[in-house]
Amino acid sequence: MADNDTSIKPKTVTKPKLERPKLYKVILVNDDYTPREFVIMVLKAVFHMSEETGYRMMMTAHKMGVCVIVVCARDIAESKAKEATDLGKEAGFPLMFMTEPEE
Ligand code: TYC
Repeated sequence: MADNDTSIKPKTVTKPKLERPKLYKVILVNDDYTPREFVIMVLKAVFHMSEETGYRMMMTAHKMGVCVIVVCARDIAESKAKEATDLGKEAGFPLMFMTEPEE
């Protein structure tokens, strides 16, 4: 082998593709039957909100139809939405929390 018989190998750097997991919104949906105080109680209990924040978010849903409560990982969003919706169901109210992927 000659001295200058060097093999030139391109050094390829493969970047590991780390996909960022999609985030999900928990959305409070307005209805005509659930009492305002009950909605605030659920927001405080499930989402650890203050009375003031709970009131503000309840009123946003009341006036606008919906209100984004939190954005988080899918499994947390789904279990929180179910827990909060179930509290309404157990009390006989049609209170609804949905989840939706963030764009
Ligand atoms: N609209 C309800 C009422 O007037 C209160 C309410 C607010 C219910 C927000 C649901 O997501 C909701 N009693």
